[in-house]
Amino acid sequence: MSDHSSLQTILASNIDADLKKIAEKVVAGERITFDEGVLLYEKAELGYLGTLANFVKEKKSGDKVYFNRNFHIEPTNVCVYTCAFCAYSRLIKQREEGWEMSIEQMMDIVKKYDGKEVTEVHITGGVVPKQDYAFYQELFRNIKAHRPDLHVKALTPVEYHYIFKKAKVTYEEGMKTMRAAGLDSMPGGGAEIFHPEIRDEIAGGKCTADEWLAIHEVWHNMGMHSNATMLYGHIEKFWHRVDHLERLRQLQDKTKGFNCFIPLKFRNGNNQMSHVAEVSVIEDLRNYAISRIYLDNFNHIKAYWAMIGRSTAQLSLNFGVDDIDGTIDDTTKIYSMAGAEEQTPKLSTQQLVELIKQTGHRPIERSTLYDAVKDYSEVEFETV
Ligand code: V47
Ligand code: SF4
Repeated sequence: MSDHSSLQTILASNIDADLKKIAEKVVAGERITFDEGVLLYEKAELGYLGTLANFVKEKKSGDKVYFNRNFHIEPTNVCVYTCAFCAYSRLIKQREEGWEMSIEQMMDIVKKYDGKEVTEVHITGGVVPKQDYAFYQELFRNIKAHRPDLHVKALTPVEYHYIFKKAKVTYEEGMKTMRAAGLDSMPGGGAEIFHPEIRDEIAGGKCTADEWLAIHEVWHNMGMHSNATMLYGHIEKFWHRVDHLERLRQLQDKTKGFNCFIPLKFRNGNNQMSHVAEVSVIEDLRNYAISRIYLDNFNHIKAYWAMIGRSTAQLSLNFGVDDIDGTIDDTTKIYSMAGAEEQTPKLSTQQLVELIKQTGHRPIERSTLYDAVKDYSEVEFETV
């Protein structure tokens, strides 16, 4: 709940003049600048950030916290790229540990959810030549033919850039074709850190920041929506994070097509960057809060519980976050392979609702596009 007395305390206190000015701007609904974003990362302490981020969050979504009922499909964990942070990338050299699913295998996963109240399938994984333009069109068509109401949130610009280049089609033509085949929205992956100083180091070879942004822009210009992420807490400096947020804020000003922003904490298990220490929970919370404050044109900030863990996801709800993703049903391996504490990510609707209620917020089941599906604030589950 909003603690307006903390806000008044900040405004009346003797804190650093620059931080006070930022607080005044945020309270007045004004946008903060690049330099002010960097200053927040460098100087602002947790209590101050939580108070301001909570203020912004409550103006946007009150005491609501969203979740959805979803499952993932990871078509392959083999990849032509070798991003240094990725626990998948080494597998191209060790194919016996890898999988490449056929369309039938993926349809078998979809069919497992027949009769179950899921609303979204999230599809993303590695990049392999066989899973190409025709392959994904056929997959999307088959999913829609089997279950037209299931929202297909699939593939990132990393995959689309590769697939379209190979098929020799433009981004416009490619995205139109994917839409016609059944694509409903794009997840936020592949963004990593946009600035080339860092991107070239950790994710060299895959689509550039401009290409990532261009594919989202094309998609948004078709009236469609997508998410955005940032992989933080490794070798980047604070200003690289602000540069990343700034590029997203600029595109969102143009298109208004992003649904939500999802900060993704770097996990150091089983990858080429295992020597890089992970940042603290305090830094995770500061990062959620600064993202909420900086991205004034994004409606939602998501804490992906499968990656950050349930307790930090709960804490994040007082630092600007208003979404904790979905039920997942143990269908993703990206984070468990990189050492996240949630080794079998799966939460029932009841568990998600209770996690949210424990923090004093109102749990709302949403569709992918944030239409309310059900308000769970008054729902009492039967104890088993
Ligand atoms: O692009 C990979 C990240 C992303 C690691 O849109 C890692 O609703 C941390 O984008 N440590 C894919 N992060 C996941 C993703 C996502 C997740 C949940 C919801 C949505 C959404 C999108 O995972 C990759 C990369 O940035 N990632 N390895 C790692 N070791
Ligand atoms: Fe491939 Fe994605 Fe892993 Fe990079 S992060 S190696 S593109 S699966």
